[in-house]
Amino acid sequence: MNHFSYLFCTIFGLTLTQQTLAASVSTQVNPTPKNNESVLPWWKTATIYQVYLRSFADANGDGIGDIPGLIRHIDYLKTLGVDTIWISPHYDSPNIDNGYDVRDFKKISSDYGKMADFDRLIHETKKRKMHVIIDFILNHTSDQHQWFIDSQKSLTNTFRDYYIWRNPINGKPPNNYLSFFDGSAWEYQQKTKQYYLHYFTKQQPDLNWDNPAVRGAMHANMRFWLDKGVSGMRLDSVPTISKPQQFIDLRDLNHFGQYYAQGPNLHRYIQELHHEVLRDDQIFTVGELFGVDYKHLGLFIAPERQEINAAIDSHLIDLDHDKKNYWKHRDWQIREFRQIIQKLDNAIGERSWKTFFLTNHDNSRMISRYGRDSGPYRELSAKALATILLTQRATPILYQGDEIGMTNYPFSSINEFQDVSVLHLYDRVVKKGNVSPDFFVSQARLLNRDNARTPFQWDSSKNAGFTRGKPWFHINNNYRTINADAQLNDPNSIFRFYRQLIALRQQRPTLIIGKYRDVDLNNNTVYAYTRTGKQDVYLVTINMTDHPQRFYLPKQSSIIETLLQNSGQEPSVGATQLLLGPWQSGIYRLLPPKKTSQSSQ
Ligand code: ISL
Ligand code: CA
Repeated sequence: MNHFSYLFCTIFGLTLTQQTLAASVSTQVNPTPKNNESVLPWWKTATIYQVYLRSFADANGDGIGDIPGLIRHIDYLKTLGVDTIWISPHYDSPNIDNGYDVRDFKKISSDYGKMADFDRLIHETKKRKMHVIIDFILNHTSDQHQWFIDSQKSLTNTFRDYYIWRNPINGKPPNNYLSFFDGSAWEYQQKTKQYYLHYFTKQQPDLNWDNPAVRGAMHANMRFWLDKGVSGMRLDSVPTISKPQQFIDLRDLNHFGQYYAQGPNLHRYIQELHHEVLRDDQIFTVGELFGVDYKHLGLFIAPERQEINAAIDSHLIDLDHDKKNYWKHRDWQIREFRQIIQKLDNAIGERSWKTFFLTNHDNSRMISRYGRDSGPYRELSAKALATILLTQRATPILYQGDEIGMTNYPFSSINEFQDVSVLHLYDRVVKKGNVSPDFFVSQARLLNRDNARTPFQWDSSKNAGFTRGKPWFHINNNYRTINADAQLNDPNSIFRFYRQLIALRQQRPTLIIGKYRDVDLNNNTVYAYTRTGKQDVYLVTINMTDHPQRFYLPKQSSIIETLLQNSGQEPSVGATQLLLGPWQSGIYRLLPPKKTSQSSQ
């Protein structure tokens, strides 16, 4: 769905001083003075951990993860070293799309607990100097939201214009728009003889942001949670909120996501949102910018535009999806992987900011897609990928379970899936198309969102310690070996390696904000890049293959210190080349050639 031209632009050129770097460690959770760019805001130095509530930890035994379950494990997260928790939608919802269909923005889902539990979560995290950010869904509500219930009643209902209704054209939908999850983006309603627009499932009608009353009501919903003490928000599907004035047929339906991301009033509405709700410097907003081309990212995140603080970009996460048929797996190369990262870094520029992640709740497991989820390199590849994740010029987002190397689930039949997107696709592609069920399932096994949604593997007891009841979803059988309990006290575990990386990043701010440069964009074996600050230069190397590889350091540079490797002998001081074992990763401080340190910023 995402086809983009590879244009990019470096927009700004601010230089951060070494003092800035030093300051960033100690000011991590302290307020940032307004308009003072010499101190980094907390969200640049933060390490975010995404919690998919439904699958994290169940405290009351109903088989569904909940807020009390999360509270029980805050100290686990603290031990890991993360300081910010992003929780998946926690609102009252009929759960057609696991909470991304909100019935009531001011109510907690009864699956997840009560408002008092949410307040306790805020209290317990603040006590530990941690932040909570919530997922806010702007583009649509559930069809069971009171606004939509009223909107459907008549053409003249006060809430009619809260959604997007249009007359049929020649007895058909107003235009050929497709929904992301299945078929036409228009659903006919018999009673008032009009269609309503839904970019996602038909149970997620799109809000009409052109209506000032909608904007005002949504602002109030957001303020409600900020007043409760959340530190920020992930803005779900934010680029789709502004709709075209006329619904004209799209000529190229392969790229529809891109058109939806370019509504005429988009930036006006985001700026208004910023002005009305998000102005406080301490509030962190991160936008899910899917469908946005590299060259347009700056429009959302350039600081002086006062829109969103950081981008969640989807180019990298789409790498293993076929461009035309998103459900189909695509073979990818290491050089494509690193080229996307460099392009993205260029596009973001010096002053804007992004997040970096290798999976989330909409994708398969990171170790299964980029590493080796079985065989001799399972643990090493998990650590190697963690090295990538935590040494980018971005705020890293860890997805729950990656820190213990959780893998994809071995789905073998369509009946084992629950994700609404895969079930719709199956109907269209297999039942009405000419794809065999086996082939379809083989692709979903590699790519589908349900892979990331199996319950967290806490220990080797029944149900992996996730619940004492009947889990809502399959638990991967490998929990007996892959679980948090087994890793917490094992100094060589994946968990402990993550912990080291997170701490290292805090100690060496150049790993957070230093300039990023890939040292060999066409190399298809060893991904390597430098991170350059005013006074220090680091080299990160990751052998992304199952074979040993020799790597030559950039000209005239040599190693002066080894900070962290996932395996192998440390190179000697002065080394100018490395012999890397399969999936070996390392972070080194370099003696830079004079020119590099001066021309770096
Ligand atoms: O998940 C996808 C494809 O299977 C993505 O295209 C996804 O729909 C897109 O990134 C928007 O995602 C967000 O909004 C959706 C919700 O289902 C996703 O979980 C959420 O991340 C609708 O609210
Ligand atoms: Ca529960």
